[in-house]
Amino acid sequence: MRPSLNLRGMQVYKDMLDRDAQLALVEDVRTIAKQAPFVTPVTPSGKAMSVKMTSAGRFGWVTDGQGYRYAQSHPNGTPWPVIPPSVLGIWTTVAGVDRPPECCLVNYYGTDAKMGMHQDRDEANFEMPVVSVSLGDDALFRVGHETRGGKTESVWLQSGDVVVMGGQARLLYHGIDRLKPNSSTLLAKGGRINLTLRVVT
Ligand code: MD3
Ligand code: FE
Repeated sequence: MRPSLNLRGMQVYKDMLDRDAQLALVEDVRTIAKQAPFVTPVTPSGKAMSVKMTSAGRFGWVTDGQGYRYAQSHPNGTPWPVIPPSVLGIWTTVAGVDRPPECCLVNYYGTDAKMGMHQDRDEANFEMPVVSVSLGDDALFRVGHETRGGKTESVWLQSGDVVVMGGQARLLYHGIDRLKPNSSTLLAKGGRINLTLRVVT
């Protein structure tokens, strides 16, 4: 498969997943959330984030008074659900590495949610890419440089798009500025789900 767009080394596969595949993934997310409910993360400075999060896989992403980290159980003490086969299949198709993902972070954005510019650098091996799957409303994704500041570029991510951040793109600052409300009919209540797959160790 060939990316439809390359933005600073970030490979965007537009519309990789058809409607049925997207609906099946939403069902998979519901199953994950039954075992590992969405939580509202709190930043180290004590502010609630507008995104709700849960995870699947050996590791999940947790935030609390201690800060952010990968953990092997949900804050409720139960192990994370397994990463659904459909999600592993997406990784195998686009990641181009011989290791499976160890974390599937599930981010839910309500209409007013956003994610500030940040780097993903809590993983041990930056040669392993990050793969992201967008479901639901369109989101304005912004990408910068390996250090804060400088000129940024933006792209609208739509439901069914898959993005691979590997190589030179792996440590770029990035964030989600805003959603386009009601741009998708995939989620009855609107908003956006993003699945982010990572090798952690
Ligand atoms: C570019 N999530 O969970 S996914 C995150 O849409 C995160 O929920 C956003 O950033 C979201 O950390 C963006 C696309 C993404 C993920 C990781 C990256 C882009 C990236 C790592 C390096 C560069
Ligand atoms: Fe990120």
